[in-house]
Amino acid sequence: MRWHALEQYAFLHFTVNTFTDREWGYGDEDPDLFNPTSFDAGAIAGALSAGGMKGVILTCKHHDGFCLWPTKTTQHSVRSSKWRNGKGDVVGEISKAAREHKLQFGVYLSPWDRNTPLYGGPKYVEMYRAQLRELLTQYGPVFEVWHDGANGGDGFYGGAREKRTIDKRTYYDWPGTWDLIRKLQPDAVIFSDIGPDVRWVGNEKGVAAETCWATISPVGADGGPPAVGDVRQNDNQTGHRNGRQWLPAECDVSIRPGWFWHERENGKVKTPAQLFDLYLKSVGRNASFLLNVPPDRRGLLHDNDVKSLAAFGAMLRDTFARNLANGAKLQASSVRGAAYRPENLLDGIRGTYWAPREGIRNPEVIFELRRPETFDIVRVREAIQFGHRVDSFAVDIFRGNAWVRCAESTSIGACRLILLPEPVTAGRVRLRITKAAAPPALAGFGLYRTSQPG
Ligand code: FUL
Repeated sequence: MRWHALEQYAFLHFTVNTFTDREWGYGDEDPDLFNPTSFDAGAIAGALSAGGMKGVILTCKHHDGFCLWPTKTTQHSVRSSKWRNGKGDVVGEISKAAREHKLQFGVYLSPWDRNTPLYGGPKYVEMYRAQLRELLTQYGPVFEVWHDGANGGDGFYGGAREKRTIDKRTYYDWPGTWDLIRKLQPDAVIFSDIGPDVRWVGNEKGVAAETCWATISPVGADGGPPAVGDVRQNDNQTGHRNGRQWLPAECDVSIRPGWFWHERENGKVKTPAQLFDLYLKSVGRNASFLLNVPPDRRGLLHDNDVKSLAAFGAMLRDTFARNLANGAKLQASSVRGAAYRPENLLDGIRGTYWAPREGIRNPEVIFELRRPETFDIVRVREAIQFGHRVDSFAVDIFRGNAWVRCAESTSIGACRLILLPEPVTAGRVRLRITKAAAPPALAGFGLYRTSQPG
């Protein structure tokens, strides 16, 4: 429930690749390459926070194997780098700055390691767990642990320079690793293609499917059993109505074409309006928005990224600052009892909700606004402690002498945002549940007007 309330957080892709201009390092990079000239974790965290981010996940180790913290498990880390005479610790500084800026801290530890000679054998799995143990015990609370699905292939592997393939289903013994995470950070959610808590949305574009269920029974690409690195991507985009597991989707995307910083992409930073559109298509479709903003060779976010983030953050704050339905007089077709009044829809609290009497699956509620308001975004939230109850719903406005439908949609979950084709003005608005698996429990309803980027 706490993770669902975060809605959006940032990704930081930063390592030797930042200095070699690559997306995937081979694993033979000299640690001295990692030498940011003016790394400033506070400035990075400040810029992310201005963008409305609630947390930050750092690539503590990417596929090249270079560790951004002084690990005891390998020499291939900041300890062997000229940077700060081998005394630097990027993980330490980012986690501290995150807390100072009220951002939750998360870790990405690539399972694939192209540097170590141990990769492919059982000793590497021990090393991976030892690295996790360091990250999960030395840097305070962690909200999310991120395991990507890129697994095995050619690499340096301590000088062997060969191709190593692993069996995705058995090699890592993921259940054993997840147990360790549960023990060390019981409040962290674990992300991968198949969870066990949060699932990859099946693309790297930052968008969930129009209908996106938090429930899913994951399947492998060929229809067989799924694994980290082997899922049917289309299914991950939509989830499955009545799926076995509650595995809400997370939409990862970069603010630039690549995950790492490249000079040539300084002019290709997504605009505030593009980021807002991604927010609507991720958070607004019951998923979370994981936005990557890669530090440059100085160890700072590039000015173009900082500006775009700040304007996006302002757009979000201005748009959702005031719920135009607040203060409305409410009239529900059915109310379960005093604790379940429709006023709960407007109290801004996710835990309280409006529910109709037992057996009623198609209730509606009318909002008599204090004055006619102009809006172009509708927000609906379910009380997800009860799962997905609603299959579809519609929103109408009263115009002339009749109700006119202005929006309709399917899955709701933690958050559904609908952007209307154009702003509408109305004094009376109606929310209608058109199909539900049980009496709906709705936690929130809001009307907003998109603020234009300044
Ligand atoms: C993928 C990686 O291969 C990319 O480099 C990036 O880290 C992305 C977020 O995950 O699996």
